Amino acid sequence: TPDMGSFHADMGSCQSCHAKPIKVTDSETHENAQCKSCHGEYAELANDKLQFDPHNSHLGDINCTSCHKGHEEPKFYCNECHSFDIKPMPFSDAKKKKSWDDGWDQDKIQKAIAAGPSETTQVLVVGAGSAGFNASLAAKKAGANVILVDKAPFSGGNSMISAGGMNAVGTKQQTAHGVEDKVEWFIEDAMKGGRQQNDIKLVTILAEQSADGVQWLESLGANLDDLKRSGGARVDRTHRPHGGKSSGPEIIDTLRKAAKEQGIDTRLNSRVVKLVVNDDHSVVGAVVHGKHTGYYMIGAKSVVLATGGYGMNKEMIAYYRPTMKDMTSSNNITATGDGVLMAKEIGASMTDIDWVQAHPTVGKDSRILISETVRGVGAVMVNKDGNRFISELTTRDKASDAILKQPGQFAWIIFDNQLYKKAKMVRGYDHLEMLYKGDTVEQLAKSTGMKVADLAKTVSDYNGYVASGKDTAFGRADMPLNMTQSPYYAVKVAPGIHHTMGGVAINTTASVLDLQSKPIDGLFAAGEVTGGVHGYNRLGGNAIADTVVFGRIAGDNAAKHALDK
Ligand code: MEZ
Repeated sequence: TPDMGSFHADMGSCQSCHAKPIKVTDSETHENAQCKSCHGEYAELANDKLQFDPHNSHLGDINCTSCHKGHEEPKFYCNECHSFDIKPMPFSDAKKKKSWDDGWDQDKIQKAIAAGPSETTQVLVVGAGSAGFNASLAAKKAGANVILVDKAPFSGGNSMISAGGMNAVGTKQQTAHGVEDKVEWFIEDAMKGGRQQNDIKLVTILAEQSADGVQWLESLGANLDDLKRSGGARVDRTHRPHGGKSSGPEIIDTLRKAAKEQGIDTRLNSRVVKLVVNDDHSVVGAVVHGKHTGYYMIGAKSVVLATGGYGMNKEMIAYYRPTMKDMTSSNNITATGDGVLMAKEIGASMTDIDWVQAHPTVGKDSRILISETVRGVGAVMVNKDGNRFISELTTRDKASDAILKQPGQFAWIIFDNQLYKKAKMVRGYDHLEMLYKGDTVEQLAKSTGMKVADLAKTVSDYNGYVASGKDTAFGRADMPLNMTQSPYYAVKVAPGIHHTMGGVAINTTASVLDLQSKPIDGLFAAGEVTGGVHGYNRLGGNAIADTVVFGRIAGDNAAKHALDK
């Protein structure tokens, strides 16, 4: 059986796909341009007869070769999280060839170091999620040249699949919605949510620079006009795209475009496998394992780690948080803790490394996050019998613990047609066939197996709390919607790994600290690879804020450090 590569070569020589002479870059830029020049842009492919459109996914405009591999079997990336039952992709029956294993070969790493840098840059940013893009753009703005690398065949990391939004205080959106908020409240909420274990200096910076972070994203073209409340926040401060779109795709699409416009050298399929240090312990670059170029060293005056957390690294979870080792994870497959491992190897200090957050509402037996937005917009959470058991807007640690104490260790998120119309993401869950439905509350109870009388009483009591503005049962502060409009819906949820709060220790300039808490010269970090910002439990909406605020700080300081050297 031919593979895609030989099929195209038979059609019109290797130059159907490759340049002459053949030189494939790790990002496969030329090859992907060739795909689009013959097959059209994703929008043109949108009328495919599949039950859904894989070319119009929330991963955005990613390389065709992410899934359609040239000389190997194709890889259907959607099914890393979903379980779409589609007809086989073209060339699925191709003979399996050895694919890029993106692994770490110590001999080759040492040879690359011995050979010395094959190229140099002022700032090398590792990881192209929100923190990495923000760091790259900030470093470029500060006058440095930048290389941004990511091991995946597409950029975006965990940020790409974030749904909820970005917390910020003192924005024009809050003013427009009449929301009174204060920097001190933001700090208090984050500290309380983090069980007072956060580094207050980092939290203060997060709060103080959050509004500027929203403005910066808007200046690059993002829409963050809607506001909602997240668990543990006393006011509405989670900024989201207008019209119910998920925040991750909006932010990552914006950052991708900005990086392209600003000429940032972004390399995909390029995994950093080792940080290189001098005798004086300063970081002088990194070894990259490229899909086509193999192992090579980039010399860099500054390196920024923006590699994300370790929520998809089963070994690390089993080691640091054994009680969660069998839990599902809402994370992107890229969240394998590379930055933590590499920083540890050169003597970086770790903060709260064993604190892992379970998000209370991951679709039961799936990897699909049922966003906190759904509860923020008004949904209610009940147990197997149809009874509420906690305020839906409590912090994630408390909500997850409470669910695990319910019979069957799961819960239902229930809502009505008003919410269905308001929160666009819910239509996505419907499309994924995750929703149970009933024309009446009684029917919903029957279709989900809840007790009819219990659910009816829950809904009637809750509607009473909405009318009086006081939840006398669980003290939920914000109840924007009652449940009165048919049809009624439910989605089954259980806790799943969502965020690793701990990571490399940083100071206020985003410099990585060594075991004596001194900055490691030339090494910076931002986002989920770091610890300290969120304490023992992160609030919804603070991860994107962290990636934007500390991504920019890391990029700016990395550039200054490089330009001063
Ligand atoms: O910040 C988050 O993790 C978040 C808001 C997630 C979500 O439930 O949408």
